[in-house]
Amino acid sequence: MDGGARRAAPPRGGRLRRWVPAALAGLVSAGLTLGLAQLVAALVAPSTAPLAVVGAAFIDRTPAWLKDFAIETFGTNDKLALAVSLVAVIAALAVVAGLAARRHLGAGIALVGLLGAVGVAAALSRPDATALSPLPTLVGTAAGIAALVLLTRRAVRPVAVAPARRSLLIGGVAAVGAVAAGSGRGLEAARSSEASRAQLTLPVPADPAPAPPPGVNPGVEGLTPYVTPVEDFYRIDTAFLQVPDVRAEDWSLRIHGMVEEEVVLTYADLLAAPLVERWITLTCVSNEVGGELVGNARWLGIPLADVLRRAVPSADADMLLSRSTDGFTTSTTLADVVDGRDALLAIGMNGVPLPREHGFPVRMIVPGLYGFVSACKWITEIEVTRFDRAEAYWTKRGWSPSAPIKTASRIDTPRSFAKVPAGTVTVAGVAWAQNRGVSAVEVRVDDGEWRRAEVLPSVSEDTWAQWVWRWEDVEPGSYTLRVRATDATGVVQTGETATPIPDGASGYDTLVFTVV
Ligand SMILES: Nc1nc2c(c(=O)[nH]1)N[C@H]1C(S)=C(S)[C@@H](COP(=O)(O)O)O[C@H]1N2
Ligand SMILES: [Mo]
Repeated sequence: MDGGARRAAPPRGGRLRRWVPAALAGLVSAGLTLGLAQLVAALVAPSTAPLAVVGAAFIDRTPAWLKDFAIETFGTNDKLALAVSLVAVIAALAVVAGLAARRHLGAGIALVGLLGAVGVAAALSRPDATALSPLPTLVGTAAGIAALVLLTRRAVRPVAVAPARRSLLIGGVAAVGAVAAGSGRGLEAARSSEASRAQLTLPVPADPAPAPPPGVNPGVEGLTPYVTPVEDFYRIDTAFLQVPDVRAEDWSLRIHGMVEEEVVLTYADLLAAPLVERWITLTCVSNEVGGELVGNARWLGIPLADVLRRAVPSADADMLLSRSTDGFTTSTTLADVVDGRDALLAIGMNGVPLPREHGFPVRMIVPGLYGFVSACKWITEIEVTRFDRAEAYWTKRGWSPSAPIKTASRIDTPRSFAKVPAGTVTVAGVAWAQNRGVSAVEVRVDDGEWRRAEVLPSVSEDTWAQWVWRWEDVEPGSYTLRVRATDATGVVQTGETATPIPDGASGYDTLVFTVV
């Protein structure tokens, strides 16, 4: 087969010998364009790299049916699929540009220029675009055109050019592109929020949190630990491609709107302030009854009420519209933040600087309010305003403008449909009623009486409590368990079922298991 191909090849081989260098010239020129753009983007802002802006602009303009198709087909790899397609299209067009340039240099230049123009338009169309946003694409495209001209004239067209010289020229441009791309990557990593976070040491809190009380974590298998490790903490946000990458040294928070005094805070201001540390259990409004979107952590931060006091909100303001660097917003009831509870602008979580996905460098945490109306990550702006003047991200999508956390309880063990041996069955779980506290937990078997579980100590009314109920002398059979909590104001958790939308799920966590 090989031999046959070679025999049939001569005429095509001659053509190939001319086309391959032309195609390669197009490809390496495109590579230089992207590599150099990457390097410039690392200096301007990584999100301004041509692939990043074109990809983002494409996603924003994708019709719903195509987005659904992509997510269905590629799942969470939809972004990778888009990147691969983009690179494939660019490579194909680069080959065309290289081939065109061999005949008509102007045509090749025009094609590369056109691609560059698409990149510039995409860069300018981004919501966070600045005058510098098109720079990476412009510099890259100019270099790409220069490379195409050079290679076409010196390596592609001359009939008599020595193969070694041709390879040297094409390989040289490819190497410059690769080095630029590599340095761009390196520079980007060195300037990233990860690098910024790695060099931080959290200050010692002026007002530290106590250690969790003795008696938590009673050694019941399957019971959720009292403290949620950072790596196990649930994560919910609208960030689709990448969570915001904000360096502490670049961060600032502006408090403005209906205030007497606009306040601007930097990360250095926070580090210099007396910081408090509080255990607070955070809950997502999307948590279903019995769900896992809840976690308990030790947050280090500055009291939000103190910061607001400096701004002096006007008397008729009733809402804080907090904004993240990515445009996400939360609406927080102003009265809740200044009623004495430990609302924080947090910089630390369980003793480490906030992890990037949990809002590095700074986020808000308000005990007793669901995350979507309080826990703004990557926070950069707080506008003091009114509920009748502004709407937050999720409110525009049908969720409540304000939402205190509903009293809830969860059975962690036994698991649904578990088979456990007869005798004593240990039933255990967690219950929360942030800002009020949990005073009692009761468990009910089938249609029996509600029986009191032991509520283990917790740090404060803002944290969940573990509970344990030892059910003795259980005979084989199938049983239904239900749990309900009572908050410290004496209100019993409602058994009425509600869906998470608009302001949180309710109902009793219920499961069936078997004793054998
Ligand atoms: N910037 C930003 N902050 C955000 C969100 C978001 O989508 N973007 N989601 C909120 C929601 S719905 C919740 S429940 C909490 C979750 O915080 P976590 O991911 O650290 O657990 O963050 C809140 N803060
Ligand atoms: Mo949430």
